[in-house]
Amino acid sequence: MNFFSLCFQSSDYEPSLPVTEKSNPLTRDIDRASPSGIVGMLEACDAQMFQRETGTNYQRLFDDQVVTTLTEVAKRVELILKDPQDSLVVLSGCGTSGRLAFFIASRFNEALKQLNRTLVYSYIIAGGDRALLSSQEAPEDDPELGMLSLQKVCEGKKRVLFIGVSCGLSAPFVAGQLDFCLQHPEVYTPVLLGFNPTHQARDEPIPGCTFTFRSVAQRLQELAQRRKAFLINPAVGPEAISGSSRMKGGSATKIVLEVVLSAAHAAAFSHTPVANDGILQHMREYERAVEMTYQHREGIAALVEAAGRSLQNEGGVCYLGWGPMAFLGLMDASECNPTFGAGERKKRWRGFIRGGYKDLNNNEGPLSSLGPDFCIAHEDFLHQVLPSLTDRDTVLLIYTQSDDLHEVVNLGRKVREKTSNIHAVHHRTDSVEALQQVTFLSFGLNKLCIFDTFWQWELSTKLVLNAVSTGAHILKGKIYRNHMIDLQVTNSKLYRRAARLLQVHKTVAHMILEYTYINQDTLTINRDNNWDKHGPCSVQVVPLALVSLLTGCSLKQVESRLEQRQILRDALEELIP
Ligand code: S6P
Repeated sequence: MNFFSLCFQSSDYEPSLPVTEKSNPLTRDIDRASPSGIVGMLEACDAQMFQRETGTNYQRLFDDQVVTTLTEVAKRVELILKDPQDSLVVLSGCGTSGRLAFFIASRFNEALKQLNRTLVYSYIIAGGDRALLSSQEAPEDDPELGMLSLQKVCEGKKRVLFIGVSCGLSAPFVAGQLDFCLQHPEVYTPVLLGFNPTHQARDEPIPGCTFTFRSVAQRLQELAQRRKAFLINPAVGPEAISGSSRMKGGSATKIVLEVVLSAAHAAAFSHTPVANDGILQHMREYERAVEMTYQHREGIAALVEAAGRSLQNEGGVCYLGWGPMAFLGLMDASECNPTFGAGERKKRWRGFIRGGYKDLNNNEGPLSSLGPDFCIAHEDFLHQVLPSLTDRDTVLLIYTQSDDLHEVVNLGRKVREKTSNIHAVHHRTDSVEALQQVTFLSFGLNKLCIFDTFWQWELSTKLVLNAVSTGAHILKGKIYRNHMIDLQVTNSKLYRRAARLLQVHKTVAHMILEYTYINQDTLTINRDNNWDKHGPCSVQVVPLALVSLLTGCSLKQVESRLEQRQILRDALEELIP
């Protein structure tokens, strides 16, 4: 383990920031790295998730206390599985955390269905099902909405295990739900999952509430001593791109929840009692999955390069997925705009799932009437995208050996007639690969084939897709050092992050406000703090303000310079004498 990998744990490293918002010392120059260099840095960051105890105050994933808490939560789930009458396990979160809540609840309900058991899992995502496929950041600020949606899902239930996920221990939506659970202990047992220590939970006042996220987390911590609540909050290290909790935060969420729920299922249905050893062993399997994924560093780098080239040439990237992997594609695609694309007029990154909403099986059913971005079936791809596909676009097929290979080949052929820029991420566990290889070579597909076991397919796919979308946007110049600088400023967390980025360079978050005098929409956003009403601002506010601050140039001058130069660091270096 090198020095940089551990130094974020030192108490004087960016002391005012929680771990999930710190900048990772390993990726300071990621905006200058080659595709292979980018993937190497992501690998080092992901390895931090599994670092063992290092003598600091931070709890880590493999610490005894964390493993014991996972065991106890699994036992609570087991009780509900064995006696599901009037009971529920609710998974809830905002953005990526809500998407994972949906995905994991669906996967484990599916497992129950196959066993002919009562379904016990429900999900809540801030902003409703449309947030599964697009960024809906504003509802994250609304604790009452969180509380009301929890109440609705749990109507008539007598016993609820509520698992609220907020990687940064920061979302008011989740704080509202946890507070509600604490007020009704006769029904609700709250579990909080996130990746900061409690004292780093967000302490900013929430309008209309007497609590902050931190005060709720502290109350949970007290109750945790009597096992009336549970807190799972190991540090997994700062994100490769500061604050981008869709990456490690999302992966660690997936690992923790799957380890807990599968231990509970094994105990309830296969007579394997929940125990610390089993939990530890399962987590080690995930660690191995991460290592195995990055053994394909050059293959992943080739995908990053192809997708990056598409973005540089104003093309798009499409994921065509089969089975559960397809949702990971939808999820990754949905995160690109809020993370990197403040100025984008067209959605350049799209995901498709074989049977559309039938396969997605979400609570609210088909959402295609909301617009083309919500048309997600392969059929939609064939009608909306294929006709205008060119070599500038990248298409990535995502499938496993469980999917219908003839279908994959047929769709691949249609794409191949339009673009040679077609690739695949494929998972397998046995030697049927030899046969498949022949089929694919016959139409010349670049294929990244990952040899691993069923449980690891999903995490591995998530890592590859995160690397491709993050890497491609880095190559397009959307990252400054390791900061998401072209982010959409659409809720209070993102507003603070943007303001902080500007303050780092010695001044004035009020540059954003100054800019808002030119842009009426944003002006109102800041005045009444109602992000929902106004929607995202279409201008690259943060890069504009930052370059203007550093150079003293007028906003108009900077705007035209940014249009000419895609890479932010290049624009800066050209403007600064
Ligand atoms: C982060 C992603 C966001 C977060 C959301 C919830 O990369 O774009 O949508 O998932 O803001 O964050 P948290 O900290 O409450 O899980």
